[in-house]
Amino acid sequence: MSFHFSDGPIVAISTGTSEKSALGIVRVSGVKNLKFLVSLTGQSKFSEPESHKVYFSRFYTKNRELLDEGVFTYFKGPKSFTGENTVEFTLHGNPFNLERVLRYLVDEFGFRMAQSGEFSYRALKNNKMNLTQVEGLDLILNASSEFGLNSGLKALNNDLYSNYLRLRELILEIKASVEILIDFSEDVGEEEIKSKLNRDFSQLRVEVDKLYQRSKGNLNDLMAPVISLIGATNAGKSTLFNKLVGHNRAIVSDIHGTTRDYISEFIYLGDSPFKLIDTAGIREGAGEIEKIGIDQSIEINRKSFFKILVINPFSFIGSDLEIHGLKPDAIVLTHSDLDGFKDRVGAISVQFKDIPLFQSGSIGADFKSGPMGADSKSGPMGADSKSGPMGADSKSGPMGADLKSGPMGADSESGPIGALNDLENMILKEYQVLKEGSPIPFVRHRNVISAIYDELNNIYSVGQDLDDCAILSHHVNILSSKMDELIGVVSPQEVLDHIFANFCIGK
Ligand SMILES: Nc1nc2c(ncn2[C@@H]2O[C@H](COP(=O)(O)OP(=O)(O)OP(=O)(O)O)[C@@H](O)[C@H]2O)c(=O)[nH]1
Ligand SMILES: [Mg+2]
Repeated sequence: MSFHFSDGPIVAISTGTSEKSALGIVRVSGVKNLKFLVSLTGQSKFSEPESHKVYFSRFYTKNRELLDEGVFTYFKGPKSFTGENTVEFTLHGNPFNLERVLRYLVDEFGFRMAQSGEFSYRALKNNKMNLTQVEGLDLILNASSEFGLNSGLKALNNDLYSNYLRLRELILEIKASVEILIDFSEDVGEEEIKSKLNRDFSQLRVEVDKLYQRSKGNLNDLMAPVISLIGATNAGKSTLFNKLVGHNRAIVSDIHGTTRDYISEFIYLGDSPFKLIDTAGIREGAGEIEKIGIDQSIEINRKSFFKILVINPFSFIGSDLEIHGLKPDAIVLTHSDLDGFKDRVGAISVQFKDIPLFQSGSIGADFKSGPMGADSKSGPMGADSKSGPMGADSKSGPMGADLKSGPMGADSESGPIGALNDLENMILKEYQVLKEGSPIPFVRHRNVISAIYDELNNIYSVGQDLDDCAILSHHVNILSSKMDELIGVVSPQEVLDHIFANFCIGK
């Protein structure tokens, strides 16, 4: 996809179209005059509405058939998101309604349907946003983690950009000093320039080093952290999964190999969303289809941010799991409601002595007799919980605080076994560690920063030979153009295409 478009008016539904909702927004940008508004509303006064003011109106076709009623706001350019004259209609949010209005605007007034990201592209072109802000916006719109949202907001507020600008200034200073050395090397003042150059280079190195440190680390875990449940068949993974998501999402049964396709749901730990995945249980002798599920389980587990091994201590053998070399971050023991649980735990805590143990806690009388009944009242977040995965009265997220008082507290005789909310804290802490040092959230930035870092190392390895200014100048020019690329002063078309391809229609 390439954004070489004409400047004519574009239109799109700017709110989600997959669900019915009370309100939806249709946005038009790039209109030269507001005749279409007069035609739509049937009111001549709307040929010159006040900018940034909300008006209520009915909207009609040219045959005076009612299209919808709602409010509209005119944003006179350049004081608009795109920098162009823009009109935003807030209408009834049924997607069919929005589509009908959209089609009418296209058919009757010749507006072009906007492509994904085209509004933002125009904002960039009209200097309403810089490239990093556009990338921040992309992140806000698509983030599925708290880190992603916050980083997107920061980028939109120029947090990173101002950092880059300072660095660019420094590189420009260096560039100027090198030019002076080339042109006037014999002049008095050469020594001062050389020492300034050395100072600037040292500062640059410190700054680039900091950015480089922020460009490392696993971005996937930060952006879309996955918690996966893995274990033998019938270990109780799906039961635990349902408990954590707060409703009976996964099928639970005492038949081995119940879960084949993996299932995922978002849960909140504290304020952070995490994708929780329930996987097919691992066992020997599984059929062809089940084997596919098991392979997927192992792959998901391998890539997860946090890997939970679920064990039923009454039937745990361990060999199947060892074969697959699973390296869990934590173990959750199920069936703690059954007599003899404590006796079973000892061997497991010896076998996995370096891995923290937790117990899923009481699953209550209803669970003993099989699948969670729809009216189950016994789990901390049973099906009767009406308030979703984080009930209004739940203070500690989906893993309710009442789990602390499970049958085996931290002072359990068979060693320290945490309750589920301790596990929640552990996961959150690990996520916190990932966020330390303000990692840079954009792959494009990470790549350019890494190139700048390498180039600076090149300069240092050739000895920063201030006497050979021509070589130095060559390297500094490369640094400077990389810096421009980072800032987005010169953005190759492919870079732009890549960034905007991510956007949804209407943004
Ligand atoms: N008593 C008791 N039964 C449990 C507990 N957890 C799970 N069960 C039961 O154990 C059986 C298997 O539970 P599932 O949650 O379906 O197990 P799974 O690990 O998802 O199994 P697969 O999908 O086959 O891999 C069901 O009958 C559950 O009701 C528990 O903590 N206590
Ligand atoms: Mg299951």
